[in-house]
Amino acid sequence: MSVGTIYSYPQNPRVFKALVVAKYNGLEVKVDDSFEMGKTNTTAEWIAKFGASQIPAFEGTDGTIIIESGAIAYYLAHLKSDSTLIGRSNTEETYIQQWVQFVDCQIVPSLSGWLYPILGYSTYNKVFETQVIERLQHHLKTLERHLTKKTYLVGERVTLADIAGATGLYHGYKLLFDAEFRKSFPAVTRWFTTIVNQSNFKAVAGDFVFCENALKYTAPKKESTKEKKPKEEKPKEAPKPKAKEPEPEEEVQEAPKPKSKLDLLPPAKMPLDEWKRQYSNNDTPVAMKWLWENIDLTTDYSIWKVDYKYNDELTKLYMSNNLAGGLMNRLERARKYAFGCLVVAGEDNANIITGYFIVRGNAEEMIEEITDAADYESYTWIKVNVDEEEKKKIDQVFAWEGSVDGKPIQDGKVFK
Ligand SMILES: N[C@@H](CCC(=O)N[C@@H](CS)C(=O)NCC(=O)O)C(=O)O
Repeated sequence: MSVGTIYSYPQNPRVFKALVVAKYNGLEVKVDDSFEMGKTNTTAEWIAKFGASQIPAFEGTDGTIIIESGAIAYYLAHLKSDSTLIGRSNTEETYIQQWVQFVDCQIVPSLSGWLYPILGYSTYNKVFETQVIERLQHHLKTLERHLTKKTYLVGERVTLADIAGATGLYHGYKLLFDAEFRKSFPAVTRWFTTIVNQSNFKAVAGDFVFCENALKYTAPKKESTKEKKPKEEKPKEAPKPKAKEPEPEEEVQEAPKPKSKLDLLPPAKMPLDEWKRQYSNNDTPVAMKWLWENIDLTTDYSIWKVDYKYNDELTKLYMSNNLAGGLMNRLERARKYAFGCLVVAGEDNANIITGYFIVRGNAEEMIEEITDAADYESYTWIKVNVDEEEKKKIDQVFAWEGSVDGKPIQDGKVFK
């Protein structure tokens, strides 16, 4: 019988931690695959139950509620009193906790600090990246010193410490630590290989494939031919050193922008906010029917097809989706004036990012609030003639259903 259910998006190493522990202890834990990140975990009902939106979250069959992956793994490790994963003495248990916490408090934050900007979860900054990599190497050296003399972190067999350690380093070894990086940490790599190849680990996470080429941050591509809009004349100052094309990591806080000229347009018959409410509160087909009945595409709004320019460089579906999210995250100035959906269609190593934006006004040029976004130049933006055929395509993209150019829509991001 299952001891409880764990909630998360798929392939989360923090969930692997709990599930591997459960496997060692012969416990059945269900994984709720109806869970939708950002949706399921933000409802009032969820917050009332778990007290937080963070995942993974665990609900025991006996009503035990736990957040924090370390606590979930600890709970499952101790559900079996003679578990081989927990210490056989107070000292051993303390050492297990020492390494669990070392990984969670030292390694994981540095690793996330390196990885998250690359995946588009946070803003990239070169200086910060260098610092977190150095920090991570410093902590890996600590592990290296310990593991040079030991097969496992504590005692002579796999414990909770090893499972927490290997799952904590999972994305590092998978996505960032290429052969060159691994050379400096032979003992850690040997230990990691041992742990991920244990049958209980493999039963949960599958065969492990080491990183060949480390993921790297790619700055949104700019087209050199595009003329920059002349900046407002400023009083002459002492000449500044010539600036090269600014990289996103060099971005500084923008000066407050003037009010948008879009505010000077006559009021739209369909307020954009009302459309956003319709989209959020109704099934998409219902919302789309409302949209086509209410939107004025002669003067109030225009619809633009958006395509990522470098689709042939896309690899993993989830990475494409993060990239799409990166554009959405950088459109804050456009929130009052635009709504859009980007979808990822296809499969790993053969996918595209495409979508549509509804934009205030009906000019032939994209609004400045969007052209201003750091990733704007990485996409083509084509104003479309919204006939019945185009409407069907827009319906599919806004619903994240169906296919685009024969590629099934797999995921998406909404800007609203
Ligand atoms: N220390 C936590 C970290 C959990 C965490 O960062 N979860 C992220 C996803 S990986 C999350 O739920 N973020 C959304 C939120 O907190 O609302 C753990 O190990 O469980």
